[in-house]
Amino acid sequence: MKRDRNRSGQTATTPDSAGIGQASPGLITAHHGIEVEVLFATGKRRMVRVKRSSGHVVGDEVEVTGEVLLRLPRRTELRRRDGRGGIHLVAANLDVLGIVVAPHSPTGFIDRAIVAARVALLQPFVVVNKCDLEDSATLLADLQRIYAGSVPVFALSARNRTGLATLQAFLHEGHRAVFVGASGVGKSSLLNALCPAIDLKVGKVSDHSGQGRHTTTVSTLHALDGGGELVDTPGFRDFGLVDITAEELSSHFPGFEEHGEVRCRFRNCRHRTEPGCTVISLVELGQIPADRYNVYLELLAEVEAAP
Ligand SMILES: Nc1nc2c(ncn2[C@@H]2O[C@H](COP(=O)(O)OP(=O)(O)OP(=O)(O)O)[C@@H](O)[C@H]2O)c(=O)[nH]1
Ligand SMILES: [Mg+2]
Repeated sequence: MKRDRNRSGQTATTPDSAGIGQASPGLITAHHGIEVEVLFATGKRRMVRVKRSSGHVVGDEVEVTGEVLLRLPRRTELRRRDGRGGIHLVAANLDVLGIVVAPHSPTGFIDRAIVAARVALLQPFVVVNKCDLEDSATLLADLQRIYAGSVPVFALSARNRTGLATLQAFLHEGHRAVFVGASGVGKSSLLNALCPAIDLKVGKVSDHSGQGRHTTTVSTLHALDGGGELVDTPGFRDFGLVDITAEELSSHFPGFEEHGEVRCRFRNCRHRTEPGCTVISLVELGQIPADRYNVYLELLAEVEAAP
C-alpha cells in the first residue's frame, strides 16, 4: 500500500475501501479549500474533493461514496464573525473550547468566545501560554481575577513544558476540543507539547510587533494520546458574536452566571435598567467590578444592534 505525507503532516493511505465503492462513514480531519481529508472508521485516510462553498468543516461526520460527501447532522456548531462581518464556522461537533492567550496578545475576544461557546453548548476554558516570559505574571493575575470563578484557567508554557499535566487531564475528559486565539500565541506549539508525534509547523514571532505571522493556514484535527481530540486553527483577531440574543448574553456573560437569571425579578432581565435586577445591585455593592459591567453593556449594545 502506498503511503504519503499530506499537508496536515499526517501519514495518508491511498483509498482501497475508503468510501470508493460503497458509502463509508468518516470524519473530516483537515480542510484545504478544494479538498478535505477524511479519516474513515477503518483508520484509513484520503483526500476528497469538495466545492469551496460546500460548507464542510473539520469535525464534520460524513458518509463518502466516491467523491460524494454526505454530511451527517451536527451535534454542535461554533461560529464567529470576522472584522468585516463575514461568518465562519470554526469547527463542528466540538465539546470544549480552549481560548489561548499569551503576554501582549489580544484578550478582548475572551468574553465573546466564552458566550459563543456556552450558547453553542461547549464548555469554554482559558489557556495562558508562555508563562516562562517575565511579563506573563500580570496577565495571568488579571485573567484569573476575571475568569477563574467562571471557567477553568490553565497557566502553562509550551516551550518549557510546564503546567501541561492539568490541561492534559482536562482534555482527556473533554472528548473533542479546539484551540482558538491570535496568531503567535502558541496554539500549534501547545499541540506539539501535548502530543509530540503531531509535529505541527510553528512560527517565528516578529521581534518588532511581538505578533505571529499566520503560520497555521488550515484547521486540523488530531487524536491525543490518552484520549480526546484537539483541533488546531489558524490565528485570528476577531471573535464577533453570531445570532446571540440579549437574553443569552445576559445569562452567559462570565461573572454573572451565579447572580443573573435566577434572582432577578424578571426572568429575561437584561441587567441594564430593570427594577429588581440582582446584577445592578451587585455592581452598586462593588461585588461585580464596574469595569466588567461596562464590558457587558458594550456587548449588550453590540448584540442589540446586530442585524
Ligand atoms: N517563550 C515562549 N514562546 C513560545 C511558547 N509557545 C510557543 N512559543 C513561540 O511562539 C511562536 C508562535 O508559536 P505557534 O505555535 O506557531 O503559534 P500559533 O498560535 O500556532 O500561531 P498561528 O499558527 O499563526 O495562529 C513560536 O516562535 C513559538 O516558539 C512558550 O510557551 N513560551
Ligand atoms: Mg499555529
